[in-house]
Amino acid sequence: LELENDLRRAVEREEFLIYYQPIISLATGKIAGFEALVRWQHPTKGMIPPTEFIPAAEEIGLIYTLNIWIFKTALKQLKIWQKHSAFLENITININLSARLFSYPDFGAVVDNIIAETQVNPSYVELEITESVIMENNDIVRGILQQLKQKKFKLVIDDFGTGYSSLSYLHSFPLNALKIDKSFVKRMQDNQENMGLVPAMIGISHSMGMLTIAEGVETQEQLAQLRTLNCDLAQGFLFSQPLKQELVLDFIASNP
Ligand code: G
Ligand code: G
Ligand code: MN
Ligand code: NA
Repeated sequence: LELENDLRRAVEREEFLIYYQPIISLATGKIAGFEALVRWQHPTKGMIPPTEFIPAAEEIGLIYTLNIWIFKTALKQLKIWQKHSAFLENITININLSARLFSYPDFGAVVDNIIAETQVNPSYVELEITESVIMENNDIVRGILQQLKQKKFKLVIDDFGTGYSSLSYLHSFPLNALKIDKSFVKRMQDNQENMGLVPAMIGISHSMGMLTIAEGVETQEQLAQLRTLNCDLAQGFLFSQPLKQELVLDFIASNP
C-alpha cells in the first residue's frame, strides 16, 4: 500500500527517468538505436529498477499513464537526437509496451497523438511486446498490432524464448524482429561447445523474414559467436549499460 501511494505520487510528480541502452548493428559495428528503459528516482529510496515497480503499476492501473509518458518522452528525445547530426538521422528507439496497454480502447488514438505531437516517423520506432501478448490470441490485440504495423511501427518480440509461443502463432503476426532473451546469450558463454538454442533462434527469426537482436551481450566471445551466427543486432554491457539521457551524446561521440 505504501508502494501504491508512492507510485501514484511519483506519476503526478514525474519522478521517472528514462535511460537509453545502445543497440549495435553487428554488420557495421555502428549504433543502430537505443532501448528506452524506465527508472524511478525515488525521493528517499534512491533509484528503483522497473522490475520493482512495473508489476505494481500494472496492478493498480497506473501503467497506462506511465507507459504512455515513457513512449512520448522517448520519442521527443529521439527527435532531438535525429536532428542533431546526419549520423543520427536514422537511429531507432525501442519502447517496451506492457501487455496491459492493449486493453485500453483509446490506445490507438493516443499513439496517433504522440506521433502528431513529436513528428517522429513511426518506422524508426520499435515496439517491444512479450510473447504472452501474442499467445493470448486475442482478436482485439491482433487488430491493434495490425494497425500499428499499418502505421509503419516496427514490432519486436522481447524476451524471446522465455515464453511459450508457438511458431505458427508467431508467423501469423506482422513482426519485424525477435529479441533473444539474455538468459540464452549467457548460456552460450557457459557452454562453449554447445551454443544452446541461440543458433536455432536466429534461424527461426531469419526464416520468418525477421531480424534478430541479442540481449545481454557481455563478452567479446559472445559477440564473436553472434557475428558468426549472422545475428543482426546486439545490446549489452559489453557495449554499454543503459545511459542517462545526458550521457548519450558523449557515448555516440566516442563510438561513431
Ligand atoms: O532496465 P531493466 O533491465 O532493469 O528492465 C527490467 C524490465 O523492466 C525489463 O523486462 C523491461 O522490459 C521492463 N521495462 C523497462 N522499461 C520499461 C518501460 O518503459 N515499460 C515497460 N512496460 N516495461 C519496461
Ligand atoms: O526489456 P527487457 O526486459 O529485455 O530489459 C532488458 C533488461 O536487461 C534491462 O533491465 C537491462 O538493464 C538489462 N540488461 C541490458 N544489458 C544487459 C547485460 O549485458 N547483462 C545483463 N545481465 N543485463 C542487461
Ligand atoms: Mn525490452
Ligand atoms: Na528482454
